[in-house]
Amino acid sequence: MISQWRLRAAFAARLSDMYGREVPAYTTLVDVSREVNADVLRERGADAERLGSLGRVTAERHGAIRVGTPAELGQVARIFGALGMRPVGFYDLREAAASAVPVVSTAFRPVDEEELARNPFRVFTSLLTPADPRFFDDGLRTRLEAFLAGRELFPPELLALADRAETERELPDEEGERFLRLAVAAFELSREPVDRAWYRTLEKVSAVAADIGGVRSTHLNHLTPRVLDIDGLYARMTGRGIEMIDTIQGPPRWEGPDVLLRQTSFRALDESRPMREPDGTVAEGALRVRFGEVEARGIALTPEGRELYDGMLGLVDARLAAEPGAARAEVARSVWAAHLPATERELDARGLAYFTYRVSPARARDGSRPPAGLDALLDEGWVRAEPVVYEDFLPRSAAGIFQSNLSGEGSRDDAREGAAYDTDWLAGALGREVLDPYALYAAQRRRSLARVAEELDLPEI
Ligand code: OOG
Ligand code: NI
Repeated sequence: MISQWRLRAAFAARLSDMYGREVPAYTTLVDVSREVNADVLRERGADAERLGSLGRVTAERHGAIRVGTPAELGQVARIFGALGMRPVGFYDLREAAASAVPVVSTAFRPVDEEELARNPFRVFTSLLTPADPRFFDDGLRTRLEAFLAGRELFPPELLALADRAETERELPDEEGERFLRLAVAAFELSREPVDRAWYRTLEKVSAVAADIGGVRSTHLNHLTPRVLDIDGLYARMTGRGIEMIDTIQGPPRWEGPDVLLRQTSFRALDESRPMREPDGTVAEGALRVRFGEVEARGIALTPEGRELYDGMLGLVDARLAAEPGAARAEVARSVWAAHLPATERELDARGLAYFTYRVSPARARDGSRPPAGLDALLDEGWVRAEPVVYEDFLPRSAAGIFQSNLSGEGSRDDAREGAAYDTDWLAGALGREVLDPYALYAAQRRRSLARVAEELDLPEI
C-alpha cells in the first residue's frame, strides 16, 4: 500500500523530474537552491531551520496550473484530494495586475501540521472567468465555453483512482503507480497541434486566456523550489547566465524577521509546438508558456499584520510615485524599518504574526508554579514561541508573476461591470469548502496554547 502522504511526496518528486527534463533552466534553479540552502545551514546552524527542517525545505515545491471550467476545477480538486490537498484561500487576480489576467484562484495544499511537515506540496490553481464582460464579449464567451466543454483534461481512469485514494487514504502499489503516471502525464505539455487562429484570437484578450482556452489540454506552468536566502539565489542564478525578472516580489530584504513570502522567477522561454493553420496544414511554431520560480517563506501574519503589510505596500507605492528615481528596495526597507517590529517577540506581542507555543522543559521541572497569562509565561521563560510558517500565496505577487510572463498586455474594458466571482462561488465550482487560511493558522496557535495549559496545569491561556 502507498499512503496518501507518500503519494503526494512521490507526485511532487515526479513532477519535478518531468519539469527538469522538459525545462532545463528549472534544473539549474533546483541545483542552485540546494547549494544556497546548504550554505545557509552552514552559516546559521539550527537557526536556519526555524521555519522548516532542511528535509522539508529541500523537498518543498509549489506548482501552478490553470483550467477553464468549474467542471475541470472540480476534477482537479478530486486529483489533489487524493493527495491530501485541500483548497485554501480565494485570490481574485482580475484587478490585481495592470495587464489582463482573467482568472480567480485557490491553492491546494495539506492543512494539518504533521501533513505539512511530511510533505508540504501545494498547487496554485487558477480558473478562467469567461463570464466577465470586461474581458470577453458574448460572442467570444460562447465560442470559448463551447471549446472548453468539448475537451477532456483528465482521463476517467485517473479520476476513479483519485476518488479511491481520497476515500481510502492510500492505494495498493500497482494502482498507486498507475495513478501517479496518469496524474503526471495530465500536466505535461501536449504535442497536439495548436489551432493558431483560435489561439491568436484569445491572445488579443489575454495571453492567460489563450494559454488556458486556446489548447485542448492543461500543463504545469511553473514549479517552485523553496530557498533559505533568495537574495543569494538571485545573484547566483544571474551569475550562471540565467535571466531573472527584475525584482524579488513581496517583502524587501531587511533587518527584522522574514514574513510572508518573497518570490522571483526566470522568464518563460520559447518552446517549439506544432501549429495548425487555417488551411489545415501543420507547421512547427513556438509558444512561451512555462517558466521557473523560486521562493523564500517567512512567518504567517494575522489579519492585523496583513493589514499593516498591505498598508506598507501602499506607502512604498506612494513614495515611489513622489520620487520616481528612487529604488523600490531601498524605499521598502525604510518603510519597513519605520513600521514593522524588528523582533519576533514584538510581532507576537502586537498580535501581528502567528506563533505556536511550547513548554520549555527546564522551567517545568524546577518546582515553582507558572504565572498566569501568556506574556508572563514567555517573559519568565516557561514557554517558548515558535513562528508559524506562511503556507499560502500573495495576490499582488501572483499577479506580478503572471504579468512578468505575459507576451502582450491584452485588454480589459474597465467601462464594463465585472462579473461577481467570490469564495462562495468558487466553493460551488469546486464542490468543496474553500478553507480560510487565517482560520487554519489561528487554530494551530490555539491548539498549541491548549497543550501548554494542560501541561502546566493552568486554566485556559
Ligand atoms: C500562477 C501565478 C501565481 C505564485 O507563486 O504566486 C503563483 C500562474 O502563473 O498560473 O504561482
Ligand atoms: Ni508560483
